[in-house]
This record gives sequence, C-alpha cells and structure tokens, in this order.
Amino acid sequence: MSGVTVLLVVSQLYTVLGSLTTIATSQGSCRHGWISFQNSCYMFSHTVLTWPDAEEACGILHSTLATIQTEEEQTFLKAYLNGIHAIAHGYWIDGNDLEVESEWQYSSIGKPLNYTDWGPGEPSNGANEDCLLLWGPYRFQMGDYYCYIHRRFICQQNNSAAPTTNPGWIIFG
Ligand SMILES: [Ca+2]
Ligand SMILES: [Ca+2]
Repeated sequence: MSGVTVLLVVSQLYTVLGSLTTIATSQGSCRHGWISFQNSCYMFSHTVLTWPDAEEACGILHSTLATIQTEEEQTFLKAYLNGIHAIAHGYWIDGNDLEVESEWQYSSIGKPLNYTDWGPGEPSNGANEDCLLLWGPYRFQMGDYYCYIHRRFICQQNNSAAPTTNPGWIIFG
C-alpha cells in the first residue's frame, strides 16, 4: 500500500467515525456512566467529598453540581436514587445559603432556587447547615447540611445533543 493509499484509508476511517459520532450525538447520548434525562446528563458519584470539593470535581468534569430547577427533574432524580441507592446517606447538589442565611442560591448560575422539595423539618440550618443535599433518609427530598461533611454528589452537564432545528424550522410539541 502506498503512503497516499494509507492516508486515504485513514481519512475514510475518520469520516466513518465522524458519522458515527454524529449519529450518537443526535440520539442524545451521554458520556459513559452518565444518565440522560431531558436535555441533561447526570453523574452520580461513588466517592464522597465536601460540598466545595464536589463543586470543583464537577467543574473538572466540565459540568456543575446538579441544578434542580423543575419538579420533573427532581422526580426523575429521586426515582433514580431510590431505585439504585436506597441506603446512601445523601448526595450534594447545587445550592447553598452561604452568603445570606435562608437565601438559597444556585452557585452555578448565581440565582435564587426556583424549585425546592424540602424534606420534613428542612431546611433546619442547625449550627449553620448551608449546603444543599438530596437526603437518603427522606427518600431524596432536599435538606440543608454542613458543607464540610463528605458526601456523594451529582454532577450535571447540558447534553450537546439537545434537540435542534434546521434554519426556518420550529419545534412543535
Ligand atoms: Ca443555612
Ligand atoms: Ca438540615
């Protein structure tokens, strides 16, 4: 095989791989180990970190702590966690009241929470519980807890395969 032929074969191989990647992306796939829901991918950690370290870890993975903004999203996450981790203590998600007590904000977008699903008696604040957790004992409703405690966490990333339209077309339904 001549050098040019080898180059051609390699370039064709890349073309095929490129097509496969396009197909996978258009089907809304997430990276291996991440779970797809609506326009996002979620990663449920097996390791435990403090809330600030969990936030940083998600950033390293080009994502943020899960920013739960709708009842549908919370229902999905609760159902998933109740299905796979019935005994886990809790998972850090995006949200804290570190700046002003009782004013809960998403850290990733710097805005007040627009959806909450507090467990019984939460947020309790205790002696400054300022970070947001999905609580295992409350079947993964939300609670506040001490930011420096090591817990599992959920990262969220926009799915680049979010439905798109051709120019001039609109989404219906
Ligand atoms: Ca607090
Ligand atoms: Ca609490």
